Amino acid sequence: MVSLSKTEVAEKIKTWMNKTILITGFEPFDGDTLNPSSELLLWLNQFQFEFNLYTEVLPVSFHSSILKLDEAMKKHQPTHVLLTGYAKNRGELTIERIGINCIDARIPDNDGHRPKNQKIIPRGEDGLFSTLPLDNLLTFATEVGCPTKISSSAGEYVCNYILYYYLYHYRKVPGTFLHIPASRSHETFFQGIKSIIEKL
Ligand code: PCA
Repeated sequence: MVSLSKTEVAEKIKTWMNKTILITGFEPFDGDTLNPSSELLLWLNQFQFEFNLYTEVLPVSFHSSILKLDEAMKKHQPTHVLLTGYAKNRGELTIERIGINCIDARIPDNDGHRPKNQKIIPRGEDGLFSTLPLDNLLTFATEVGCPTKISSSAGEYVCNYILYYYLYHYRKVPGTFLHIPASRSHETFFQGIKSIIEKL
């Protein structure tokens, strides 16, 4: 057992009391009628947590997704941020290690825009690392039976765009991106994400 000093305990209690998580999901895209990442938000909203949890659905739009994120950051003043989206071709929940300064859309976004091979922030770094302790997140999800991996590519579409934009503009608020895979039942992955937000 690790014993903590009184000051350390007081600090921890203060952190827990102030814990405010913003979790985002995306609207459906690419002809789908559902996006598991916005279903996740509905699912999470049925629970009561001992900290503040705010959920926001973002449009799958290069232009409007960041406006809605900025609005949500201002409104909720979170201490931690989890951006989530759907990745059809994956088998596990993936925790994104890095956002790259590039978009190269395979399909148009929901506004019909399809940027090709462009920088997100012209003078930004080539890549920015997620600012949450990813190994801990991996443990939190796997310990409730959720197949989880750390990934080094969030793609070149809206999810990578929002991750890079977030990491560039909100360096002081720890955050990352989680991709939810295709599955007949998403509950296992939702439980993994619930465990992450509870133990953060
Ligand atoms: N997935 C897409 C964008 C929205 C979503 O849920 C992506 O991986 O970029």
